[in-house]
Amino acid sequence: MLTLYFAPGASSMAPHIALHEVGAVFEPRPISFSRKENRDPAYLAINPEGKVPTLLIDNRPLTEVAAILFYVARTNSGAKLWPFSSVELEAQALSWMSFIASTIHPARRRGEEHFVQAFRIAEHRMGGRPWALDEYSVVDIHLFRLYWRFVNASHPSPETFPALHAHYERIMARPAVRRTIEIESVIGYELPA
Ligand SMILES: N[C@@H](CCC(=O)N[C@@H](CS)C(=O)NCC(=O)O)C(=O)O
Repeated sequence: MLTLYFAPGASSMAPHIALHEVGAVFEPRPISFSRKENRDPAYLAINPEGKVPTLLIDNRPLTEVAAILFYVARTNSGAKLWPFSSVELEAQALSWMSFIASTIHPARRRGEEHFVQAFRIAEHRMGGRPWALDEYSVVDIHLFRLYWRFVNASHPSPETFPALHAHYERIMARPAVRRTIEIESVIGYELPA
């Protein structure tokens, strides 16, 4: 039994998309930041950092976007969201997800200039390819969610980051992504500036 704790539009959007991509049966548990539900003692008991996402796997909490994406992709191998073909490709997936979590994500809070600089590196890493790895994977979902945040906050022109923009549009067209956005937007975004 899977339960996803998420806040609309937050980092948890990436695992939310991945769960829809693989067609997983899960219980969605929206958390309201404005009502400080992420600071509720019951939530802190499963995620002491008070952040989203948390995935409960039979009541055992798994935190961190990258780890949850890995779990969802690895446990649903038929969905082909993880590169099983070589250890080197798996390492590339880890490299991308470490970069996204440790460089792109914190850059947003440091200000627009830092966020833009992080995407400049991501654009370079894409090297004009359609996907971060050889094929669509959870890495693309992770990257997409942060670029989606950037697009909604800063409205960059498509020419600013052509590879990232084309990647964003390709992912926006996916049914699992549209479904996730529809569900989350109906609940309502409460994102910090
Ligand atoms: N390193 C964490 C970061 C998660 C994170 O920063 N979540 C934010 C939303 S994007 C959050 O829950 N913030 C609430 C808070 O800090 O009070 C991950 O990758 O899962």
